[in-house]
Amino acid sequence: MNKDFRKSTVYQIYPKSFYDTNKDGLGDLRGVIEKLDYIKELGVDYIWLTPFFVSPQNDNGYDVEDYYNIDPRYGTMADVEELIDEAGKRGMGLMFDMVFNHVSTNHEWFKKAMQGDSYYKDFFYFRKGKPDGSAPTNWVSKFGGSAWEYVEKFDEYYLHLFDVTQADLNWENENVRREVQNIVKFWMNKGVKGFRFDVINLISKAGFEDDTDGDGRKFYTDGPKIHQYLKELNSMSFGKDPQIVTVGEMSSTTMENCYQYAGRDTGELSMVFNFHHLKVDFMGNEKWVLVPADFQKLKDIIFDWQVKMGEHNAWNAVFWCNHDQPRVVSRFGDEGKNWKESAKMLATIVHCLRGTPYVYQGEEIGMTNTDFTDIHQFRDVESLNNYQILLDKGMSASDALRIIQVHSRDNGRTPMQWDNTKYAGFTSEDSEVKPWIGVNSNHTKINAEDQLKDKDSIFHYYRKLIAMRKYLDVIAYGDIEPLDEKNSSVFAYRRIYEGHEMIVVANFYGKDFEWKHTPSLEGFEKLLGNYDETEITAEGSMILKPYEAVVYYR
Ligand code: TEU
Ligand code: CA
Repeated sequence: MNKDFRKSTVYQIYPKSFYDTNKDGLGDLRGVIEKLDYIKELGVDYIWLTPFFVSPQNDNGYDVEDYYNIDPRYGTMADVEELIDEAGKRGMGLMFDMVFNHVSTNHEWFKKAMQGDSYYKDFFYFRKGKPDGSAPTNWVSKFGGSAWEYVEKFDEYYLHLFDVTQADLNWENENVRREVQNIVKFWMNKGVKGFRFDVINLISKAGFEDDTDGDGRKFYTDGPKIHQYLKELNSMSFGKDPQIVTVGEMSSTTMENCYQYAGRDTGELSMVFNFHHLKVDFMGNEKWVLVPADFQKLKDIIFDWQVKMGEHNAWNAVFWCNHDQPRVVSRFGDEGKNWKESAKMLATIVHCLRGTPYVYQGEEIGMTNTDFTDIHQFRDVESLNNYQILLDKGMSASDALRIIQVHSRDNGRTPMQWDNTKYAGFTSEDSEVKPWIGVNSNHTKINAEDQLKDKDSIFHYYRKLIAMRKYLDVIAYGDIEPLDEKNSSVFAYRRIYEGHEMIVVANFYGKDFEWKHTPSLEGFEKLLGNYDETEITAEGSMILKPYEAVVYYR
């Protein structure tokens, strides 16, 4: 299976919410196997599965207890092997999600550490508190509260950048690094074709000091030995097979570091995720506020990364959605009247960029945010912690709930909407057990079954975009040039490659817009769009309809 990741598209599956085959209310690996033909129909090349290893599931599997075994709630090793095999038969490779910044406190390494075994204590960051007994530093956990947990019997604290049950691994320790390499090699031997590395740019800590003007991230983000560690992991494991594709999840990273992480010849990773463009509805780094999305900032960030990563021969993963993000159609599009047009418009922007596009389950049918009206319907540890933090600050329950409704990671985690039956076809209608998280009631209107039948659906539009990248070199390899960057309605750019050009135009809003700066379209043909007719005035201005998107080629 020889693939060029620049022409490839990745489909992300959150197995817990994908398809439940044994009626226990939890999606499972057999569910993924059963839906392979559906995924194949989209035309994707890789399937990224979020973690299904043994785990107490405090963070839905990002708290790994055993990297070598499958959580029985998801299935068995035989299921994984069958899945790899069946996907391979359909020309798709599996990418596994490796969480190496931390392990679950149920992992045997941590348990041995807690028994006082010094070999394993050095797998983690155990540190004395300050002279007054308080935590070693003032760092804040990504899920709220202190990043340090006190252990009475050692009179020490251990570091957890995420939940208290996710203890950070000490990458300074070469035994830790060797264990990590072995895990990667184990899964390569099973036939896995790629890896996504969870928050991998947080593994090198600069030192343990108070952060006087922040939450501590500057001491552990893109840390001093990060490039050394990635080069080592590459050469000792996945780099031995040039066909393996890798993507690093980079939290609060800088572009200069990403030139290295994802450079063509730097020997680190194939590509990177960054999240700067998904903070345009935050207040700085503060997520738990309600702020309208800043369209200019969104374009500035995307174009800046597109152009500069290109100039430095480095490669982006491009995306709107994943299991940590609200649904893009609710966030930057329209859930109402122009639902379909806006979902297609947003897809057009991402799929014509320079980079490898990622489609997150349900995005291809325009799934929306949850319709939860009660905090008890939410499941995510980050949402529940932050709801409590907002209440503790004195916010009313209804205001706090509104913020959670908008920003919760659960927006991306409700069950995949397969059909219009009671549980959206995620689990059987006669199932005794309800899905682990509520199904969106709009599954009667938004579901895969209907969209497969309708040639004009969002699903079929994604299929065309994914196919276009394969046969048009300009999408995969071309340079990018932003068009009319400061326009407050239009998102537009040109791609250029060996005499071929593509122009991508999108009206980001729900109103008609006359684009006075329409570039010359002489010699171009329309390849794709979300309306049949595109109106152009005698003077050559496009009259863009609500959320209209068009792709031209010459
Ligand atoms: O996420 C890393 C991360 O920092 C954010 O995505 C975070 O969930 C959110 O933006 C905070 O507001 C990765 C995984 O994708 C996520 O599901 C895990 O919970 C996290 O790492 C810990 O492993
Ligand atoms: Ca199940």
